[in-house]
Amino acid sequence: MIAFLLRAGRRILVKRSFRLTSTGLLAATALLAAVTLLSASCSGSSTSPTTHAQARLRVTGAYVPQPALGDMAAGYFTVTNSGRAADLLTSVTSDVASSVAMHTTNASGEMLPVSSFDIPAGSALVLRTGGDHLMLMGLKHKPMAGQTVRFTLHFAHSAPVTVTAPVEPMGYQPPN
Ligand SMILES: [Cu+2]
Repeated sequence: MIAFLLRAGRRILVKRSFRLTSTGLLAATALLAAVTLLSASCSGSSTSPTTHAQARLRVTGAYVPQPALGDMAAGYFTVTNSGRAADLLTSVTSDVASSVAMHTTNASGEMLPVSSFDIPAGSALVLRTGGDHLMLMGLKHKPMAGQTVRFTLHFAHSAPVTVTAPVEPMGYQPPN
């Protein structure tokens, strides 16, 4: 009798642990689906309309790290050109800054203002920490993690592109 109860109990336990596992699996799958949806609908990605056969630009991975102080912030994104002609990023405007400067970083680590960034055909302009980047000056408010900032990119040839960039916590590093 005791042996039977034990056996029956074990069977229930096995059943219950299986149910727990499959529930856990379901939850994990749902979470993964939600994360995938989130990244798919993530802002900061926009494609400019093509008029004629030239540059074909796509802006991705835009973000602003929350600045330490409230007077200046950096901005980053990637502009991919899958077209057959080069283009130039000539200026950037933002809803949060009175002016946006384009900076490059030289071999000695000094920042130098530039009047434009090249976007070669079949290549990409990548703004990243320690390299080419934006400097947002005259901030209307200090961007805080969780907020968003809008950038409008102006090009020599292509139509302007507006992207919404998330403000990331200080020290954030993009996945690639
Ligand atoms: Cu700079």
